[in-house]
Amino acid sequence: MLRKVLVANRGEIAVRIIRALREAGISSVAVYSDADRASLAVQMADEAAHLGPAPSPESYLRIDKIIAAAQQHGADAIHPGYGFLSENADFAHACAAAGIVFIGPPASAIRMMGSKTSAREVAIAAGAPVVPGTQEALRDPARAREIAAELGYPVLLKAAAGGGGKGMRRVDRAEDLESALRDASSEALRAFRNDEVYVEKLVLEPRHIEIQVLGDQYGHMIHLGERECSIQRRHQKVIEECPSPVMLEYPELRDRMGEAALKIARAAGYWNAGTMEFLVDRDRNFYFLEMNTRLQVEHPVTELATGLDLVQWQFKIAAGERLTLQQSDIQWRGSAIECRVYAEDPDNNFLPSPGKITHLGQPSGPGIRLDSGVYPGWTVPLDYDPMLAKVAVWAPTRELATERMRRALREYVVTGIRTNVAWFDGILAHPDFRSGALSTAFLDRYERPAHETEIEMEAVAALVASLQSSTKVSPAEARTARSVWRDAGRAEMMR
Ligand code: MV4
Repeated sequence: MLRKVLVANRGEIAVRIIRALREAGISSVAVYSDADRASLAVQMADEAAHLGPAPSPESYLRIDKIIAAAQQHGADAIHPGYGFLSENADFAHACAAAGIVFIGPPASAIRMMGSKTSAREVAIAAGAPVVPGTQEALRDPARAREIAAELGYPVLLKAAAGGGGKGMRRVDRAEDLESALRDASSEALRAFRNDEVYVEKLVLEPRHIEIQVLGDQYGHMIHLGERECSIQRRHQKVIEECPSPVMLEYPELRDRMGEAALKIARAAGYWNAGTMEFLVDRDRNFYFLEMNTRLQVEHPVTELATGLDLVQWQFKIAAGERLTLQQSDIQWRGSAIECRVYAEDPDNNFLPSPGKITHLGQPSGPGIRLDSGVYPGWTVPLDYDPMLAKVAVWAPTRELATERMRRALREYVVTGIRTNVAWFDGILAHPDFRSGALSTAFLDRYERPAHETEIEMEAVAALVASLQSSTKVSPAEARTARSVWRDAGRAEMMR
């Protein structure tokens, strides 16, 4: 068993891991940057190590400093959390080389699943469904037209090195393919220094559903079912749930997607906790998209629905213990929903809103789980992702869980900074959310009519005014206008 673990992360996930360590009787070492000296994680951990200045390249991303801190404090393992170094194969390798247990998969599996194209190859080799398309970089427009015609329009051009929707182009007609290919290629080159673009059939209004897997170092692996993550804005998840409403109606889909996820994980030589992302279309066909080789932000909904503690299992598996659970032991009970609470202003284009929290009223009571990294008096730094906390609820049914979440969010009071807490209620009350009719287009539809259109109109008005008179549009305003249009265009594309 592990004796002391360094937590190479910050915020709510560092707190989550420190709590699990305390329950397991394992000592904890927090790490912190200049901005996080007074963090909740530092206060809760048994020991703490300073890493460096606030910017993450000088602190939470410094492999050398983190390994040195683990050695100085006599930690026998490192938990990377999510983000930062959690999916960095070099970090996992450096831990192993220093004789420190990396609480996660082997470096080889991180490497193999880290590239989208190689993950897709692993999935194909394992016999799991992927979106129909090619792997080869499209160089010759004539060949690209042949492939697209075979797939049938609409198709989606994707950057081979892609992420976050950059370098993606929807193409509806053969005559648009060549120019779209040029656009996607040059955007990919600018974003990733790699102009390779490939083509997939476009899945219209997909659901984004992921499968949690858990495996030990001896080849035993199970899945813990799905998380529905279709409610996203700008490729950021904001609400997740387990079970997915689609599985409530078609439970056999969980078994089939679970089996596919396990085939892929086995082919990658995977162990510890991992997640397979899938697109699910209206006819409930599912397609592997990519794998996340880490504990995910939204893991609490799986824990609430299955009654398991994923972080405790991560410790045991990393320590070389066997996963003693069988697939038939796993059951899903009731319904869990999670909302991500951000320091951002929904009334101002979701601009980050760092600063000092002057008052904090936190939800509690039946069925509430709060994973938070903040306290009253804490100053939210501007150097990192502005997620403050996750509110997760459990209830016997999805309807009751939804009402419980609305109640919990009404109890959540944060002053001093802007948050998105109140913004969730409209989503939770929306008929399409209620009926479970979700897709990745949900938020675009929900938000654009009211809010973004208004901002666009303001931007248009400002530009028109500047053309008509001597009024100058500031460079900042012009940038906002451009980015609003670009995001709107990206969102529009996927419908
Ligand atoms: C797709 C797709 C539809 N068809 N691929 C977006 C980010 C990237 N990781 C994959 N993405 C998508 N790929 C095909 N063939 C729709 C999306 C997509 C999406 C996927 C998951 C979650 C949110 C999304 C929002 C818009 C588009």
